[in-house]
Amino acid sequence: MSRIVTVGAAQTGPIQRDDTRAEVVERLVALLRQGADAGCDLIVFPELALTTFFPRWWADDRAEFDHFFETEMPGPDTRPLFDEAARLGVGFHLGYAELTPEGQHFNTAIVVDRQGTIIGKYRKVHLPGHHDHQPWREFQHLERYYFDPGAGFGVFAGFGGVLGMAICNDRRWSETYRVLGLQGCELAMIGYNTPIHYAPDPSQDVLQGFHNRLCLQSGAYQNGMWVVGVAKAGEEEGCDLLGESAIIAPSGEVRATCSTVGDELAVAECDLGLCANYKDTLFDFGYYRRPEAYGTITAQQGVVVPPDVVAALENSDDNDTGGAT
Ligand code: CDT
Repeated sequence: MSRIVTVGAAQTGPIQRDDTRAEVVERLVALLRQGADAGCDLIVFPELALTTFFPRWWADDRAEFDHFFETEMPGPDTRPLFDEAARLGVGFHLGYAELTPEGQHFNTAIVVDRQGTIIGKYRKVHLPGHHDHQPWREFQHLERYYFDPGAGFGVFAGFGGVLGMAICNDRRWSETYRVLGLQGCELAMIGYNTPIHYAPDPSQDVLQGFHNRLCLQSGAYQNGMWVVGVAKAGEEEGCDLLGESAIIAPSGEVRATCSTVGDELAVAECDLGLCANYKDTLFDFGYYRRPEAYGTITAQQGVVVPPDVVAALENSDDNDTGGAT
């Protein structure tokens, strides 16, 4: 049975350091209105959609950057977004930096229903980059310094289906989609800020777009869910961020894309009923999965090559690279 949710992937262009929250929220409201005109039920905004991607800078005192964090949601600056969404009867997903009353810092996303009520919150699990100042880099990626890790992946009832969220680097990990998939997720919303330049291995720079699609498409297909990947894109404070926001069907097919690196909306009619075509057949988890064979995934964090394999390699003739004669 079809259950159509019309989704708008609301990519934003760059947000500079001096842009005020009010200016940014005005841009988000404009995208919201564009989405309402296009018949959208749900608009998906990027990761850290209210500010510049501040983890690219080091601050000796982390608290210097607390002004990039929201202490309430909605707060005075974000209230107009909630009010306009409720007036239009359109829901939205929003990524932002969250500072809790207990002093914890999270990279957070929420989903808001058509009445303007928050129905789900997610805190980023996989924090990429590094925790220390590395001046050799063109720019820093200090998420491990500024944020605390979230506890896990939940799902939420909304828009007639089962919704899930993940944030940026989470999309590169197959565990993210599978944990959502095991809870019946039908539509995963994933905002991102992906610098094109990857300092530890610049050979990956030209592959950023390919890797983005590869992850979103395989995650969607292998779990029979819609995946909405939404970028903050373009040149932000001298750092080039990937665009290429996309809406992916449970078949793994791309249904809508953004073509610029600015504020842009890509719209697709997402039939949540289509998820069953995959969840109830090839990826019928209950029938086919073999959790007893997957214990290593939760028992172990890093790679452990079994000792017998290490020994066999050490004794192998294949270790003798020889020399051309
Ligand atoms: N925001 C975010 O998670 N960005 C990462 C960059 C990885 S390189 C440190 C990403 O996976 O796109």
